[in-house]
Amino acid sequence: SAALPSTDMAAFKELLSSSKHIIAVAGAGLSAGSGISTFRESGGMWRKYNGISLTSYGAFKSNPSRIWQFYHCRREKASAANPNAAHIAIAKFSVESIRKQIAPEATFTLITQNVDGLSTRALMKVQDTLPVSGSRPSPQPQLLEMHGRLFDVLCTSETCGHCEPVPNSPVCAALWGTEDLVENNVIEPTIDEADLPRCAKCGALARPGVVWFGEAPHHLQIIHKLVAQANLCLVVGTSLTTWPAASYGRAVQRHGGKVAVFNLERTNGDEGADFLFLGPCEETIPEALG
Ligand code: BJW
Ligand code: ZN
Repeated sequence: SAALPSTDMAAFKELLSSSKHIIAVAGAGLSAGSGISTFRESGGMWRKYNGISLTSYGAFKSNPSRIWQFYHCRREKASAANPNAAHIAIAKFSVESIRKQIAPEATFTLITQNVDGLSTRALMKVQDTLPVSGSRPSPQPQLLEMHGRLFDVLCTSETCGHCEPVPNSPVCAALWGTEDLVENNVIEPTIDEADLPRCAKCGALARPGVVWFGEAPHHLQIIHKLVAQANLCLVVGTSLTTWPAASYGRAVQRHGGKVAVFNLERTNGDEGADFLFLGPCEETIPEALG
């Protein structure tokens, strides 16, 4: 249809309260309000080396020292950050959609491309503060981190493949203090492979437990099921340049569901959305879900 997306918040809220199966697909813009820089408009190492050149296994193989410094810097930033109002509003909505029992089978799942862990922390915060009485067990996951986790460390040996959370920083002694070099675009030191993080099980070189270009995102099977049944898809703070996440809104529309985009600015394909709310999502999302 040629109709432009609606900006009618009241109409959106009405749709939200009558939708049985809701998903939200989030990107880096969800964490921007927490001071975490996005991918395609940020400084630091991303500006210096640019996008894909830091997030592929090929890049890691040819310079594991550089890639570990990039991720060490990101880990430092994420640890120091806090969930913002958008993370909290989504977490509240997700917990309340289980508790309110408006429709017995109503579901809500956040599918995030972010690896910073802020949505998990928001959920834990909200679950701590909301009363538990009257709750029923979640019929499905509330949160899927499809591009992995910044604080997971993954073995590069195919025969091992061990993956475990290593939240302490720095993840290995040699990375200590390198985050400032990365931030200030100073040429980074070259760390010997032997001094980079190693697998706790087999001793092989370890890598960040995130999903790089060319690798399979996590939870694809359940995500496809959720996309296929969703009546409403919220698209929050993503440039929609990375697949497969970029395709989910369209897939929901193809079977008659609606799409609402929340972004600072116009993005790829948002003219096809049913709703478009421009502005910082840490302001628009609490209003939309509140
Ligand atoms: C705000 C805001 C505020 C700012 N409020 N908004 C050719 C055509 C089509 C596809 C392909 C192709 N060639 C290759 C592919 C596939 C490929 C791909 O998409 N390539 C593109 C370059 C085209 N995809 C893959 O390889 C994926 N895997 C895959 O497809 O596997 C298939 C498979 C299946 C089964 C078995 C085997 C294989 C994997 C993609 C992995 C992406 N990895 C990264 C790094 C993750 C780890 C890390 O974080 O370091 O994921 S790259 C990066 O992009 C990261 C992000 O999660 C992802 C998405 O970026 P995002 O979140 O949208 O960020 P930005 O910066 O782009 O946008 C921010 C937005 O926020 C902007 O719009 C701002 O306006 C907005 N904003 N402040 C609201 N306050
Ligand atoms: Zn191993």
